[in-house]
Amino acid sequence: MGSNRIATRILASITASFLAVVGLGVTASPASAAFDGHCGNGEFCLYYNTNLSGGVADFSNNISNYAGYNFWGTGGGLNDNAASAHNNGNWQDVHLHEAANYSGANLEFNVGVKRNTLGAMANRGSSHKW
Ligand SMILES: [Ca+2]
Ligand SMILES: [Ca+2]
Repeated sequence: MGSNRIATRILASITASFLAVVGLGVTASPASAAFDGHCGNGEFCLYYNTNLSGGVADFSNNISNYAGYNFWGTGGGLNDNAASAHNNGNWQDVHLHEAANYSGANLEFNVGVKRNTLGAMANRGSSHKW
């Protein structure tokens, strides 16, 4: 009885660990694919320098406030620092906003559009929304 109980408990523990690993694999891969320094299909990508160069911040979702985000792999803050951008999405326009929460002036990026400079929005973007 005692050893059976231990065996059951070990089996339950192994099953739980396996499910945890499977669960992590399912949820982690889309997230890591989005913000990985590579401007993949379906992403809106902001660059530290003009001409889509320098550090990149690549997102597949709306971001309501750039504060707290860095260009991928760097310590450089994204907020008010993007100088060029690319809507590599495939279904809808993206609007880059001057202020957080999709407010203030905005610059529209049609599907597939690359802007090597951002004009009045240079170093001012603080949020974006599809
Ligand atoms: Ca990416
Ligand atoms: Ca701003």
